[in-house]
Amino acid sequence: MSASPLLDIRPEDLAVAFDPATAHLGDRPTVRRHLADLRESFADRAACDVVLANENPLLYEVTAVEPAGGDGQLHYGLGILYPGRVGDEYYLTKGHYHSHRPAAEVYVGLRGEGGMLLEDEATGESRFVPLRRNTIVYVPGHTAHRTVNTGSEPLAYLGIYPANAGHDYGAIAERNFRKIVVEREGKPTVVDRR
Ligand code: PAN
Ligand code: ZN
Repeated sequence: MSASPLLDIRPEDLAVAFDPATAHLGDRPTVRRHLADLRESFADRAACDVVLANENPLLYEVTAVEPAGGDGQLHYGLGILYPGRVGDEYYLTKGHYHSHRPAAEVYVGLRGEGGMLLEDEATGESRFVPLRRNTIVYVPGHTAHRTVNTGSEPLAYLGIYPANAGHDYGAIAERNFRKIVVEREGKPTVVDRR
């Protein structure tokens, strides 16, 4: 970082056009997660394997903008999570803690209908909060977060986080979230993972 953070940022990172229909940001690389990448994330492994025997659907895409910079700078990612279910569990993201545990994040819902599972690392307490167009979700530090699409159209959102947050998927891969979001009588319902 030089004495002029403004001059250090590439002009193309200062203003970025986005399309909530695709979640693509210019020509930045998009990470695509398919069902096979999330086999460990769903509660019903057998239902997962039935789908995977025939197809490996695309579940979500994320494009991140990570400008150069040091302490105090921000990064952000545009996500699009497609609608669908594995058994009765709605499509979801892997979910993670931030490697730098105190790092919080703000999510801005752009399109679609869903929610975020938030789980406190110290106590395991969780909340399921709505994420949809015109809704802002605050993810405190030390909180695992996962996005769930409970609707019938793509759920698009922007997540803004400290540049030093980092993504820790290991803890979730080991012990997953304690709650799952399933369809019961046509409605999204939060239940304990068995
Ligand atoms: C988001 C997530 C995005 C994809 O940008 O990275 O929703 O979810 P996973 O990273 O869990 O696969 C974010 O929370 N960044 O910190
Ligand atoms: Zn995050």
